[in-house]
Amino acid sequence: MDKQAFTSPIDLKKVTVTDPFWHREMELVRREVIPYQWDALNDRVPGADPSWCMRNFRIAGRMMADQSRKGAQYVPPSYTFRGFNALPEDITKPEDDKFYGFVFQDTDFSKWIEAVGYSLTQHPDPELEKTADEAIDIVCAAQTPEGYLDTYYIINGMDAALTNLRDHHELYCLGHLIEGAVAYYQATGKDKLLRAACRFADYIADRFGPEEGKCKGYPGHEIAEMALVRLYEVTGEEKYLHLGKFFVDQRGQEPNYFIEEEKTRARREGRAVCHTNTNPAYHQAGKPVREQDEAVGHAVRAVYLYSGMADVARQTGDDSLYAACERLWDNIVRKKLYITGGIGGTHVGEAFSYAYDLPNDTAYSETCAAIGLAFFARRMLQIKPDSKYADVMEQALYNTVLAGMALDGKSFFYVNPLAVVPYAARHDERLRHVEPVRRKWFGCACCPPNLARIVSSIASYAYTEKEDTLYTHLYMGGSIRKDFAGKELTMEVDAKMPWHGHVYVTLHCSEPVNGTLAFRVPGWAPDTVITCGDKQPVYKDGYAYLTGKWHEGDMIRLHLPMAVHVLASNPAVRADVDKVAFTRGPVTFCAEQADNGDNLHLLRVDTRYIGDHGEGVGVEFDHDTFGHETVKLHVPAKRLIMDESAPLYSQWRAPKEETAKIVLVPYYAWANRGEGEMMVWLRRK
Ligand code: FUB
Ligand code: ZN
Repeated sequence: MDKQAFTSPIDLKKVTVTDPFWHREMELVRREVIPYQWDALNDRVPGADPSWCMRNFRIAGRMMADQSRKGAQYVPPSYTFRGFNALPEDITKPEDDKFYGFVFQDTDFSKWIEAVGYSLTQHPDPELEKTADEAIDIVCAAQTPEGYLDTYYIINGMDAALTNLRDHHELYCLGHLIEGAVAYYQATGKDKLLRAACRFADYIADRFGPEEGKCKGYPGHEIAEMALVRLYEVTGEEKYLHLGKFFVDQRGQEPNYFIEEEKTRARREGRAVCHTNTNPAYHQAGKPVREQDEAVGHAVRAVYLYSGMADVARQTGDDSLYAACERLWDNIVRKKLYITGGIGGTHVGEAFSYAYDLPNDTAYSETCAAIGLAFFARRMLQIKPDSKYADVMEQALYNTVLAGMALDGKSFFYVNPLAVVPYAARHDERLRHVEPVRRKWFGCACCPPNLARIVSSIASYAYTEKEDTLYTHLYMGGSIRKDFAGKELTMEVDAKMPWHGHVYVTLHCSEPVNGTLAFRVPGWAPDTVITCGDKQPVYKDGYAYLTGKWHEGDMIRLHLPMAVHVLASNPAVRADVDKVAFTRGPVTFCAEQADNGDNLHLLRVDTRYIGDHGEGVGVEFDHDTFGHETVKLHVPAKRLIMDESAPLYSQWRAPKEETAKIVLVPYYAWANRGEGEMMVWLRRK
């Protein structure tokens, strides 16, 4: 690793995002998702199942208050497992002192407060900040005097705390709490939640670590690793980095912690060991992380782990850990990545499938997993600016991540397949996980709040910086301020991505500033032209570096050719043989029933009329269909004429086809016009 190349995320308070595309998304999160989620956390959404989240915090807070009033030693109830998603018999009549919801229900709050923090950096809102402060009071009141903070065990019985790391997400709750607390602190300067997160982290650091007598376990669902590095970066406390590194180093070591933990639990509960329940590889614990070279198991967990590994590698200068990150990155990108930037080929365990198994209709491609992939990419970029990471980050963000949310911000996808037939999704058990239209919310509400936090912090994916260089990874209209040796430079960006390839950058500074501005040359636009007076760009690893003295009013112009790309998959992908998919810029397109009628499988692209650079495909700029500017593609095609009276099988003859045009729309916008079929990969002639 070249430490000189390392970069950091930018301070969100120094950025504004004004371009029509991302500003619109951020406003949806601010106006729709954050208030809706607050109601959801408080069980105030008519017709929706309760979340129980804030209710659990209130119950735990009352227990803590009782205890301190009585001045007594807290005597928690004795723990008995009440099911992974405990619900009252009658959902309208919860029992007063019971915990309900998933074992990780607390994280709904943590993700909400994180999104609130990011949103406040862009749009100060005293009312929202007041609500957030009140929520923080409720959450902090639930913390035990020792610093533990997970309402599932506080309410159900602390005697079993930290005894089921494999399934029970306490360390995942810690990780999300840290992420939320740091974001809120950085936005507001208020540290009450940050102090609570530190106390919980201290509690864990006192009990886990390489020292004799400490627990050798690690999270069953990763995120604490990257969160602890972030906590270290904010507080400067090395113990948090050590704990994050310990979790990374310890994973997959022998004897396997999860197997041993299951044996201990079985002994204590007086039952037989359940071997089938423990598959360490599912938790990325089949081998020590430095020996791993294939992305396996639960997809969200995997990319959260890899993000933490990259952070630990950067902070500790660990080359072997970084080499593992690179291998895992390559494995995903070469063998396990959907063209929509999604990951997770199978719903069985919400997991990665084997190499090249990328089915379209049964895909899982969880929204959270694409978000996690963007986390991983941003961290790899922080270690080494190489546009190959930014290309995938952008692909995930513009496609699967955004598809996760409806264009009105009011409903969400958890699963993001690449081919949907609504009738099949409703009737075929193998497609039980597929929803043809977005849902308002989910009992397991991991994806919508995850979307809220990534969209509201999108600028931190657009830029990273080091002392003498500002990197632009994504082109986003707005402005960013950067300090170069005590002098401030403001970069004003006029961009209309993802539809238009002209980017105009104007610089402002009160005195001349020396520094480097690096601009990404996307993989989809290798012929990008950059002009900047007499400064000549130097190209390295997919970035154009412009170095020198900058003056008020200097301009940089970029032209990114927005050709239509007609892509084929590696023939090893069985699902996509003899098919093509269309991209333009970072956007992947799909056919929808609303434009093309049903039975999309009868259509095939007539590639005879399409040139190598997408010639023959019509590009229509459209403002009406989706309520904001988008592009539609018009593709020459044929449609198979179906004779429904024909027998199931008959003598093969040249098929009867009629000439057709396929209209393609951006994948992220699908399912916003009612229910209908959708298809990304289309048959080709
Ligand atoms: O387990 C917590 C979250 O719930 C995971 O990240 C998602 O895949 C969902 O299972
Ligand atoms: Zn999710």
